[in-house]
This record gives sequence, C-alpha cells and structure tokens, in this order.
Amino acid sequence: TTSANAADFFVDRHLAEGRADKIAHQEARTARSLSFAQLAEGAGRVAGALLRAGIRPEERIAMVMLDTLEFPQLFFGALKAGVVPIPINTLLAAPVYDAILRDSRAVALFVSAPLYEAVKPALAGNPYLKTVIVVGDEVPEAQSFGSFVAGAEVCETCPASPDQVAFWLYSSGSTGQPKGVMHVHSSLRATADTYGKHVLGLTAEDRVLSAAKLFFAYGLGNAMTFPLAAGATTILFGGRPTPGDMLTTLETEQPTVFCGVPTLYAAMVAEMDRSGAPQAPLRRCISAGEALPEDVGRRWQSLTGVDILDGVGSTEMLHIFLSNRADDLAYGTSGTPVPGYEVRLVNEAGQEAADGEIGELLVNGASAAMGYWNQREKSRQTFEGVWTRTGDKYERRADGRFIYCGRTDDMFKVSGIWVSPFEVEQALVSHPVVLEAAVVAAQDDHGLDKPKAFIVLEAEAPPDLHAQLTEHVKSRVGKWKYPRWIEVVDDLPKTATGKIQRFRLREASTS
Ligand code: 3SK
Repeated sequence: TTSANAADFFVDRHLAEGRADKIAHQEARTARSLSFAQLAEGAGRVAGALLRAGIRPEERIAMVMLDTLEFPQLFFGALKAGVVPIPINTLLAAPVYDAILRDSRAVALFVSAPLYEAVKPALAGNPYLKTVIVVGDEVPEAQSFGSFVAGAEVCETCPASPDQVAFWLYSSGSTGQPKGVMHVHSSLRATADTYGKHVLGLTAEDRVLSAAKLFFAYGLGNAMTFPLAAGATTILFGGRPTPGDMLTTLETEQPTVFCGVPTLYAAMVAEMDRSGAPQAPLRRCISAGEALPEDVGRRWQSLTGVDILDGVGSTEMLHIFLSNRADDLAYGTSGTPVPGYEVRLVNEAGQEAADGEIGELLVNGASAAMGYWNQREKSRQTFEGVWTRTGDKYERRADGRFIYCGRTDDMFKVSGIWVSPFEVEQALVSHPVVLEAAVVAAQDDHGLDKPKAFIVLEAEAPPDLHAQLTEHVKSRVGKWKYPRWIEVVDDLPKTATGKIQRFRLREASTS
C-alpha cells in the first residue's frame, strides 16, 4: 500500500535522495543544527516515545514551543505515529491556553521551558492531559523532553491517507473563542507545490529565515515545510524577532530568503535608515499577515535591492493563495491568485462582484482545512463546498490585481496575528476602574493597525491607568493585543438594541 503520510515526503524522502548529511534546520545564535538524517531519526524516535507513552493515533498533543530544533522533530514525530500535533501561539495568556487545551482534549503538552510559567495556571484543573513535557531547561514538576525520548525505539512512519487529519492550528474567532482548524496530510504538500514552488521558487541551495514563528500557519510553511520540500536549509530564530536582531541575523546567518510581516518590515526599514542595510545574499523577501504599506515595500527595496512580495493567506487555507510575484509586482496590492488557487468576490447581494466593486473574497484550493473541530455551524458558514470564505473584503482592479478593503466583521490583525475587539473589550471591563470599553483598529505612523480603546470609567482613574490596563490585557488575552492608545469618554455610541457601533468610533479616530 502507498502512504500519503506527509512525513514520507517532507522528511524520509531526503535519505533516499542523498541529502542525509545536509543541514535541514539550524538555530541562529546557538551551535545546534539538525541534518536531514538526524531529523528523520529524531522524528522516528519521537514517534516511538509517543507510542511508548500510550498516546494513540488520532489523539492530540499540544505544542507551546519556541522555534527550536525540537519543533520539527516533534511535529513530524507525531505525524509518523498518526498522532495529531497542535502548534499553539506562544504569546497567549493562561485563560486562552486553558480554553484551547480543554477544547482540543490534548493528552500531552510539550512546552518550551521559558513558556512554562505562562501555561502553568492552565494545567492544574485540566481533565485530559496525561503528561507535560518541558523542552529545554529542567522544570522540577515536569518530565524533560530528553527523558521522554531517551531509549525509545525509532519507529517507521505509519501509513496515512491524503484525507487523514494530520495536525490542527487554532484560529481566533470574532468573540475571542479559538477554533481548532483541522488540516489533512495532503494540505502540506499542496501549499509547497503552489506558493512554495511558484512564488518562493526554493531550491536546495536556499537558506530561509522566517521572523514569523512555526506556530503560525505562515511560519510553518516558511520555516518548515517549504524548505524541507526543496531540500533547503532553515535558520530557526527562537527569540522575539526585534528589528535589530533580525538585521544582525541577516548578516550572521546569510539567508537567501526572508519572511516577515509588515510591522517588522516597517521597523527594520526605520532601523536601516539609521544603521545601514545588512550584507546578505537575499534573493526573495515575502510578507503576509496584513496588507503591506506601499511605502514600506519601496523603502525596503531601495535599501536592500530586493522587493517584498506581499501576499494573503489564512489559517483555514494553510498558506498564501493570493500574492505578488518577483516578475509581476504591484505595491499596494495583494497581487493575483497563486497557481493552484481560484478566487471569487461576492458582493452583498450574493452575486459575483464586478471589477472595481467591493466583495467578500472566497478561495478554492487543495489546502483548505477539513473544518473546525466541534463547531458545526461555524464550519458550515466558512467552508461552502469547494469555496472557503475568508471574511476579507477585496476589490479586483481591471488588471486582475486584488486590493484589500477591510474585514466583513470587526476583526483586525496586529503584527500579522488576529485580534478580536470583543475579547480585548472583555479584558478591559474586567479591570475595576473600567465600566465599558470599545476597541477598534487605529493606524500607527506606518499606516499599520493597532488596537485603540475607548473606555467609560467606573471609578477615578489611577495616574498609571494606561500601564495598568496594558498589563491587564496582556495577562488576560495575549501579549500583542493591548491598546496602544486609550481614550476616556463619557459614553459609547450604541444601536437601539445596545450594540456598540464600532464603525462610529473608527470614523471618529480617522477624522
Ligand atoms: O495572514 C496571512 O496572510 C497568512 C498567510 C499564510 C498563512 C496563514 C496566514 C494567516
């Protein structure tokens, strides 16, 4: 029988193709690296350790992990064993980890040591977790990754069908309730064969650096499956991608491909204006997560000599389906459909939108998710036959290029990651001095979205109100979601039925 287990193509194949000793992954700033043979063996041993620990095919394991060499070994180890890995955002707050761990019923949690304290409050009352394994420095109350895999048999890859669920990713919902997005084995190959091949055009000579982390669908393709598909080398950066560290890493690690998000590109451009551009053999730079401001793209090009190819993807479609290309680029647009994907725009009347008319973007491609875990109604609303609704509003120009026009709901992205105004508002009103709150996207100096809060006070504001609310929001819903601006108002605009009219606040913020 032939198997479509994604580990066959992304990992084991390289041994037969003569790349056993080539470096698959290396860590920036440490001396650690993993050859293709070591990745195959490490993943096989993880598979053996999972089965030895009594974790069975189709059970879920949660991964709250930094971008280190253990990530690809664990991810593919799980796939080899038929176990379903769930990479989870490392910037979340304990209540959100609690919700995800319960929703997924993960039986094991793998957590990087520096993240353990952030996840710990979610562990005590969890009825499903059988084991917690810490990667990196030892934590007394948990098992170490080293001891988890020590002495385990290196397992063969178990057969899988193309339609078998391989892994999940969590996507934030408009109420802040995360949804488990289930992806099948064949989806990984589908993104590598489309965007990976036609837009990145990776070869075995490439060295890829992604500021976007592996827990994010964008980073998972950039720093794991696309380079592995091509036999290229990935540089993993485990820390927070500050503009200074990224510029230094471009010089020290000499990548040929760099994958960023607009907020980071904007900050790196500002830094390069002060300190100059790095010497690196870059040939391709890509951006996603939110629309790239035209000016940032042009300034990056003039400083580095390389264009940024802006594109748009989604967790539901696994990677980018609309993009600019090296030989067909128009800044200020999201480009055209990636070969292998088809898109449609549907207007408010439910009809195909004409050129120049705004409509919701729907996409059809082989990497679409199987659905949301245990959320039938939301799955039915999003996955309509072969078409996946994106919730993004777009306009198609007469030249066939697409221009981003906002969301069909109130969601927005900060540094490429979703923010639900609702959940930030809930966090704000749980602070004792806040009676009511409304959150909208406002634009920073680079034209990029950041949360702005309007609050009605219940009690006198302390002098450090902004700092207190920042900390409060970060610890409740996630580190990137805090409001960058806070305006105290007497009341909030509402509909007759009491719904906050965020559009009025958006208008007030921009006028
Ligand atoms: O936000 C995006 O544009 C994106 C791109 C690739 C994969 C996943 C996402 C959400």
